[in-house]
Amino acid sequence: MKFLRNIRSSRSEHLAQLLDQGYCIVENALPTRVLKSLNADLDPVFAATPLCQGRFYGERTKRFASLLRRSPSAARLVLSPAILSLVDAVLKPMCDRIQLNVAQAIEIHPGEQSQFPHRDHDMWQGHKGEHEYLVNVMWPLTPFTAENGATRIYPGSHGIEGLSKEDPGTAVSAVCDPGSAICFLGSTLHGAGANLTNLPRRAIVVGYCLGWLKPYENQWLAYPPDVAKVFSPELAALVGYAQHRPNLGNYEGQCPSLLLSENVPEYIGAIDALRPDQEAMMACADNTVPRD
Ligand SMILES: O=C(O)CCC(=O)C(=O)O
Ligand SMILES: [Fe+2]
Repeated sequence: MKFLRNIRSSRSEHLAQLLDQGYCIVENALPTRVLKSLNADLDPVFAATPLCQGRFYGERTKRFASLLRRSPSAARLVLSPAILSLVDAVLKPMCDRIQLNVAQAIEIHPGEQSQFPHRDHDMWQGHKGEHEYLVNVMWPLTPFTAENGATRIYPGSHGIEGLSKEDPGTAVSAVCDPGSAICFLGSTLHGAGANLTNLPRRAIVVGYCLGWLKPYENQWLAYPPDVAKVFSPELAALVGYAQHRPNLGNYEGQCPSLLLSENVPEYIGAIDALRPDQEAMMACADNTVPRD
């Protein structure tokens, strides 16, 4: 009971900091052996992946995604209960379910400049400030220091107030070790730091967004049914094998998780999955609006 109380109280402290400052660092979110084994699984992929092109991605940076099929340890990060409960608290008021927006590895090489400070929610058009669109989580695979390019975060730059500030203030470097999770809101100004050392800085970014948005990483292509078949139902739902009411992301009018079952019928038939307010509106119309 005491253990549960401790988890709950550290969750509420982290959530309070996330909402108040726009970011928080959850220490010991996962055992370091999970990060070590993920790092080892990704070694050959980092070695084979060319440097990025473009100012945003960084010319001395390597990135690749589809992490859930590159290492069995990646699911531990994506499904971390401590993180999911923070993300749910931020995003669930605006959606039925959250989804995975991205799971990408980022290696910043010596000599890389600091990244352009940005807000990740700008990937979507639409009004900003009334609610959050996403929560991002950086998981260091090497220690994060101010010298090697730890993510730089502008505290208080988030939400309606932060967005209207002319001066975002001074950035802090998210200094921490593998096992920690750096969480920040989609509206929080941030960017990778410059790497002034002679060793690469490695991390994973796991992002979650509102379930009705178009995700940054095309999850259905990264994890087609044959790949997602072995995922737990929770993981499969996060990568798109779940509908979002009303009927969003359906396959032949049904929940796309159907494609993960053994025998997918050839002819399926659509079934409504509406929000309760829509069901109520139609029930009410049945009684009041004359129909032919
Ligand atoms: O690598 C980092 O520290 C942050 C990267 C980032 O913010 C991004 O690519 O959107
Ligand atoms: Fe970013």
